[in-house]
Amino acid sequence: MTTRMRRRARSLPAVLAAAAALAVACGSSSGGSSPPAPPSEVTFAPAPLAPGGKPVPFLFGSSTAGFQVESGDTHTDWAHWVATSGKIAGGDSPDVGGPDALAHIDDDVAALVASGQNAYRFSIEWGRVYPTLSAFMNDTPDPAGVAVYTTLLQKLSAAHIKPLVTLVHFSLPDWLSDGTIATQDQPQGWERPETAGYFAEWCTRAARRWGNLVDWWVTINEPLPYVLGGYIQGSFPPGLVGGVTSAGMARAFAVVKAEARAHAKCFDALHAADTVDADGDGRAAWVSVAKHQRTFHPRDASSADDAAAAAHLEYLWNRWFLNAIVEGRWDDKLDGDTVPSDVTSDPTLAHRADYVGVNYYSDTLVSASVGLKLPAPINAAVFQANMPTPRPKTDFGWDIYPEGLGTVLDEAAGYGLPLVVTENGIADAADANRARFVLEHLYQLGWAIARGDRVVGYFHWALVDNFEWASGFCPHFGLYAYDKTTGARTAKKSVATYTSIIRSGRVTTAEIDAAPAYAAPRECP
Ligand code: IFM
Repeated sequence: MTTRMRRRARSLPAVLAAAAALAVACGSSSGGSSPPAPPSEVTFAPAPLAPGGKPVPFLFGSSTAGFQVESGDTHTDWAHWVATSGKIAGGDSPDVGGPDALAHIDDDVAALVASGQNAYRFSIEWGRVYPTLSAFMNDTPDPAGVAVYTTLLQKLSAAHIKPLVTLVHFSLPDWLSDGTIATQDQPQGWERPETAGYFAEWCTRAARRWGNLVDWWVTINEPLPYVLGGYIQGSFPPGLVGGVTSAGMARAFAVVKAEARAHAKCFDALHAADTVDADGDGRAAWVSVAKHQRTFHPRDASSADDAAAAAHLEYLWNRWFLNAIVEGRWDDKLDGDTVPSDVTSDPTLAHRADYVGVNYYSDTLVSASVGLKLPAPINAAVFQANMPTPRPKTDFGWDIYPEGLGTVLDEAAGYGLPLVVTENGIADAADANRARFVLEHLYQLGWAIARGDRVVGYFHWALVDNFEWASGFCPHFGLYAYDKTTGARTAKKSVATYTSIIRSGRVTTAEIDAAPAYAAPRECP
């Protein structure tokens, strides 16, 4: 029996039981095999995190990342990248007119409390705590850097808000990845042989210092988009446009493999060093990655080649990395399960996830014949924005596709672990569409729970408007706006919808029907 068959066999009874429960809840008298009708209401009841554990409240939170919301994060590759002419739309910099989160801890904690959220995901910046290689090697962290994150964690604890801490969210210390164009051809960041060991040490020290306040950890945010931006499109440091050559693509996927190995080392380090169960849920550390998951469709629905290309990309993007860190299934050649002899079992990678962190935003179209075909292992053209579909779009040109959240959750549930939606959000400067977006996505999430998926949390991206990497400040993802002079946070009107879902613990189809229809987006230049 292959692993995939075992997974199917394992999940089938749960799916059938959930379908039966749903049929009863919906008043269906059908004894046949047609799929259950969509429920009129979904709920987010407290549930055990592990089989046999005590029920804990569903995590309703929002996310940010250090480089996107802080000022003065200067000892990072991203700081150098931002200083390089032409790399960021409008020449924006998080240091000029950004939300300056570390100077506004009280405002952000107050916003979380006022909106009823019980969890907050943010990153602790490795390069802020250890600004130089010698500070890292001698373990002499920057006192102000340590103090500010300790203050944030203490204030969250006092406000009964659970932290979910990311240890690398794209930005790396500049002594590991310098982010200047001149050095592109040198190994950077995860490519360097010493990085995985240093990262494990960073994880150990973070867990020793803050493990008494933190139970939920993300080692690496979005390992694949990091490589897409930095090694395939050239929009992130180190700025390589590897998507145009086979050698460039090979280098990109070597970085993904290095991230998988570094994650596994950090997982072990966190479990060894974080021994304090801060929130009393019976476990000191829940560790995973925040994995960007998407749906994939053929650009031409009638083309078998497009369908095969979409299926292969879905495997590479959604499952290759998770297969490695959850099951130890190391498909070194990235060719899928079609050549089983290539797939080895690696015990140093297996079982390195306590939950699956899912970042979900949108759908993807894949073509074998139209557009710029990327080299192997992708072998197809990929479309993620302004796609020729009738769906509503965000300010970023991404399709609004809530059903896709249900699809990626069902897929991730096959790994048999609890699921946390670590990011989901919309670029919506007018805040015209966020309320409907939140209702529709949380409805899909609640429906996935009703089907038997063990989803235990949802983090909206983002708590506050912030610096959207190469796109600068134009895309507005925040639940809260901020005043560029004073930093004061203001709740957007969609916050009331999120708060009402949190307070009631449910979403109904009637609420979705009553929400305004999607308005046309305001595109970013
Ligand atoms: O802002 C990013 C975040 O850093 C990673 N996930 C996607 C978000 C929106 O693009």
